[in-house]
Amino acid sequence: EYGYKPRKRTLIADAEFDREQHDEVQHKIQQITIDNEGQAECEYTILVTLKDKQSASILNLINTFNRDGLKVNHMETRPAASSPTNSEAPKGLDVFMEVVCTDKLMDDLKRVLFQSDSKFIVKNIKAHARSSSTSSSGQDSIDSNVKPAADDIIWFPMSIWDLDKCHHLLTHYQPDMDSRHPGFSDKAYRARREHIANVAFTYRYGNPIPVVEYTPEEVKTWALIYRQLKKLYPTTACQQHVHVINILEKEGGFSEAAIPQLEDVSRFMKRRSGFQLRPCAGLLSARDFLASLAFRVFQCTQYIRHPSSPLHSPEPDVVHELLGHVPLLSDPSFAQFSQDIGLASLGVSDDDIVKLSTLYWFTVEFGLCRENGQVRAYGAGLLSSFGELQHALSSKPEVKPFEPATTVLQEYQDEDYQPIYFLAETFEDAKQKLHIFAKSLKRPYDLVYDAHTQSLHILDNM
Ligand code: HBI
Ligand code: NLE
Ligand code: FE
Repeated sequence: EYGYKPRKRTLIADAEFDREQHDEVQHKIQQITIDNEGQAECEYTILVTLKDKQSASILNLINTFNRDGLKVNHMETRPAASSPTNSEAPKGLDVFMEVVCTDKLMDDLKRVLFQSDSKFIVKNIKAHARSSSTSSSGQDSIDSNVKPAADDIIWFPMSIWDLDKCHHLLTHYQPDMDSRHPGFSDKAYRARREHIANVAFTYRYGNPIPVVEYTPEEVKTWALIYRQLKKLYPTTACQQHVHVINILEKEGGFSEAAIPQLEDVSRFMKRRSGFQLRPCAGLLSARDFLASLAFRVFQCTQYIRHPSSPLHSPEPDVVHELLGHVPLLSDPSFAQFSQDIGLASLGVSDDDIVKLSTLYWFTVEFGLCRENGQVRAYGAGLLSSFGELQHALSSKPEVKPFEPATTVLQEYQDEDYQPIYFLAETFEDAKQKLHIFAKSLKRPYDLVYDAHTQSLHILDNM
């Protein structure tokens, strides 16, 4: 483990909460919200490994970060730790940095850092609390014009348009950065992933989702999984899932023959539950991912898993999204449940984000429910994995009753089949329990979602 820890952000404690500060918070959030062209400044922590000739490449790295409007607050180096899971991992130098810049600038930087011929291995880029900057050049020092209290505000989107800023990727399971990925040594697959990732990088809210022309090999992978899963659904999937899949086959163009296009699927969902899709390039930070749900937006990957492991993928892919998530997100009751998790996540502490992610994991991803005395799957991670769907409903794993208070504390891994699942009695029951849990989370103000404008209103809860 690296000792690098980002500075922790906390919400304003209730005791310190007063009218003046509250107004300041509102003002600050409004400022960030109007500032919608990627100009809001953000603090990033970055961990990069330099592969070879250290002195040359450290200068190279510094050059890369030498940009107008970017401030390096901290930089330190140490010999790269050898990875226990990957003995071939190049030994080099780890460089840890804290920088402040706009989202736009960070997008540019990422493009350089993630180039396949780059001399750096990016291990982690994390965006932290943002500060609004009144100058569009971003040159002003944020330290000079931000009061300590404002520094503690956790940014979150106030409107569906702000989701263009909720795009912070984890490097975990990226095919070019994680040796556990089945596509790690497949150059063509990695190039394909890069191409499809660019669709997501350039996407802005309101655009139609660009079509991806899938190759015959990709369609073959889809067809293989589709055929296998279809056989299992009648006896394993919850009734809502079976119901929507049937409609998707009749009206939504779902079949073995082609991978459905996200734009078409998104339109289908909007009609049924008000949910919509937007493309994302891979695993996002939990905070960004959950925040999108608050606006009934599902961040959806568009690439397909590597053909060498069709029956289980450790990361989301288009099969997982389309066969796992889309049917349930098209169900109005489940859509509400998903949005509720999203709303509960806005502006809460990092610890509470971990709890909500865990809750999401054991419900939306891996949830089981009871149906006419039988156990069925409603979790998307099960409904898109031929292997795990059978495992989950066998006698092998442990099954516990879904109770937010205990479920949020359950540890989990995302590499392999789960050893433990949680069983909900009904969606309605789970929804109610979630509601009670969400109310127990601390935040300095209440938020109300306005479906007409797809934005939030702040309520004074003093
Ligand atoms: N990002 N694209 C994407 N898809 C996910 O399912 C996802 C994610 N980021 C985080 C995440 N899931 C988990 O932390 C959830 O438990 C929230
Ligand atoms: N394991 C799932 C699958 O193979 O489809 C994906 C899970 C994503 C969290
Ligand atoms: Fe998922």
